Amino acid sequence: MSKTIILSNRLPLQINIKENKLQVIPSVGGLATGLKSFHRDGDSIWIGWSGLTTEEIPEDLLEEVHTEARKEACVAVNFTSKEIDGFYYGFSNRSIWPLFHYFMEFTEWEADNWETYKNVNQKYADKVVEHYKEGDTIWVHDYQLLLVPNMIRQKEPDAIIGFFNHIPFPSYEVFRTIPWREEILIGMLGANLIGFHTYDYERHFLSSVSRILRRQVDFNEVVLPNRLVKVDSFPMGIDYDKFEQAALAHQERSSEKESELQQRLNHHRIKSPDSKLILSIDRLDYTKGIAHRLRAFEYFLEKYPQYVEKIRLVMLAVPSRSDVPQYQLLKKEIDELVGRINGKFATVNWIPIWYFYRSMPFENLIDLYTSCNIALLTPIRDGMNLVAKEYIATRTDQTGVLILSEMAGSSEEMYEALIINPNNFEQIANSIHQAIQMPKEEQIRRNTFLQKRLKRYNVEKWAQDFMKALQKTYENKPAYEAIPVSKEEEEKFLKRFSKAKNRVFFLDYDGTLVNFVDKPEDAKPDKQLLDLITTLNELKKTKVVLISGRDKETLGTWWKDVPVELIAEHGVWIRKTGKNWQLNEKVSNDWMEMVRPVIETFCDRTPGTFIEEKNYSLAWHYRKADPDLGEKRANELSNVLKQLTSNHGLSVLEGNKVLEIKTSGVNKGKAASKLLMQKNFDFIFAIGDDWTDEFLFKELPDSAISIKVGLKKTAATYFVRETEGVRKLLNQFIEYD
Ligand code: GDG
Repeated sequence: MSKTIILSNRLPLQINIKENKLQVIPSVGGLATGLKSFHRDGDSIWIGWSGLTTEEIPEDLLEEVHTEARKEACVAVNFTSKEIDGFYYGFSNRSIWPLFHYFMEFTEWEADNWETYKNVNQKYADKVVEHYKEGDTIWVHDYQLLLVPNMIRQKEPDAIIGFFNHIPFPSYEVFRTIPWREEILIGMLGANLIGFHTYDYERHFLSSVSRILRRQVDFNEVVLPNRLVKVDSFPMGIDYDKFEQAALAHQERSSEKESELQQRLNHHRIKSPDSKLILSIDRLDYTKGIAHRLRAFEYFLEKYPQYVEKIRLVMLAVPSRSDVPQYQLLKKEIDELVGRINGKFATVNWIPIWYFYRSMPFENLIDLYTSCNIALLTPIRDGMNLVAKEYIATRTDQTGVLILSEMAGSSEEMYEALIINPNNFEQIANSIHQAIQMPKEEQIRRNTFLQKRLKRYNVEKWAQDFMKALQKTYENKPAYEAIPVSKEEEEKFLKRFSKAKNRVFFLDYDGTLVNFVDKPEDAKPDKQLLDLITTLNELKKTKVVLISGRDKETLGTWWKDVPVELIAEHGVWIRKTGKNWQLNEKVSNDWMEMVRPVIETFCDRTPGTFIEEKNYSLAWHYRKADPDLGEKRANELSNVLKQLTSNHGLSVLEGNKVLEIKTSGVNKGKAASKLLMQKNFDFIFAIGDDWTDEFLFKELPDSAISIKVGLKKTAATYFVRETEGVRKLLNQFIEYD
């Protein structure tokens, strides 16, 4: 039976060793908490690091580590402390994490760390491949494993792979600073579906793909030569019922069963019934804006001194990544700030901040959520922030006010909260004031909307939506009705071919027989291709026509010694077998003098664009321009040219990153028709990859075999994914003959 393989850096459990005994505790953190229920309820295995380095596991306990993991349907991968240093504390948390959260000043680029990151990603990928069976679905998580999707794809080309990024994806201007940016994007694009929490992260990613890799992006799909990669946003939810139920259970328990923390919280309430508790919970991380929060709280106490002794900030900061220097400095800064503020405002009866620097059991988390009147979450950047959602889910009487930073992904769906900019202390202080004053009815009104949404779009729904979208993308069919050339279709072609008396092959050149290259002059046919076409052309009863938009000089030189028929410049010129070039169409080029200067002004204003001058047409190429600017200017130029050329029998054709101006009515379709009229061909085969080939596909009789290369929309009956497929197919005809 097929299963889901979840892959994340850490397993949802943490294995510790104390006095030579194993201790297994659940992992804390957004991803582990969120996905646990999906894993628990589904048919899946979860692969990840146990939290222990190879050096930390005594040999006699190694097997036990795996056994413990297996009990939870987990597969533990072990790494040396050197690997963890370079991969986790190094590249993941000193390079990717700060950069993706816009902390460029904390970002370090160490080539050694990058090497380790690649090696460890490869180990993870290998582990997945080891457990993978055909039909399984693979779901890779987060920024530590950006290279894994493509590493799996290299070994399992047909695997269904999803990737979800739990942290923000930065703008192209920030992302482009990474020395290994191409590798990272290529790594991610190994997936069939890439998910982000918000639309903003999605559009930043797509913009990086189109600008850095120069890949075509159609709405939210990246067009690769042989695959489409879908990119979408899926805002992660929480296990709503779990939090709601836990909160309800809290209300029903007897006072003896209350935790010590709960008793302290109760005591506070009883002692000063009109006072308020403000809660914050996060990992101790510079992205979470903990120092901002403290300073804003200090400012609040200065601005609204009437709340001295009437308000308290309960702050839980969970130790995190304490091996990274920035985290150590942050810890020091927070300790000092808390000390200073408490020192400044404390009275004999009261201190303003209760600060816990530790991880708490789930029970205590619920104590805090249910006892605090306000949650104050002020991240400077946060992929989503699940604490905000958990706080709302536990407010079973629907009271409570959430103050949430607009820099958290969750603020986009939680707009009934009081949304603040974490850098605006005035606004934060005023929001705390507003929260204290907020009438109960208003709290209930706001939370009713929030709860309804969170309950509906919970973590289960999130995972289901992602999985459904993943299965759908895997079908990977183009949005039109062309048929993939399967083994069976190939058989049919070959049978028709062998029975035919007169065969003709119309073959486009660039993107069909050869792949695109940076410089068009480098796309010379290789020896294998020259041999292939020569042999095909030598078959009895077979005519091969290379039909291209290229100029006759280039085509003529490249195919000088191969006696195939050549059609150049979309049909303007023809070189019949054994003859010289001759004009195939009556065309003039007088109009070029009028049009060229106009295109030149667009070249000047649009860096990266250039004019290609052919004998009877002019082409403006913008493949190397900024993708957005290129499209904008292409629209503009197309309009200008259409007006300018309308009375001159010219057409402006909009191709793939190119505008071409030429005499109307000259195209590959017309050129092919002329040829077909000269003889009765009973086997017509045409193959091409771009818009100029569409004229050909449309013009051919229904009985022809027309094939598009790539996944773009087409009038052809069939499609193959890539040029390698074309050569294989042509070879089969030779072998079959
Ligand atoms: C990353 C992204 C994104 C916290 N302290 C304790 C504890 N927690 C639990 C909370 C919550 C989770 O940890 C924290 O999740 P967040 O989403 O707030 O933050 P990150 O850990 O930074 O997570 C984040 C997330 O991934 C998911 O995609 O939202 O933006 O940075 O569930 O309840 N749990 C227990 N004790 C604690 O002391 N038991």
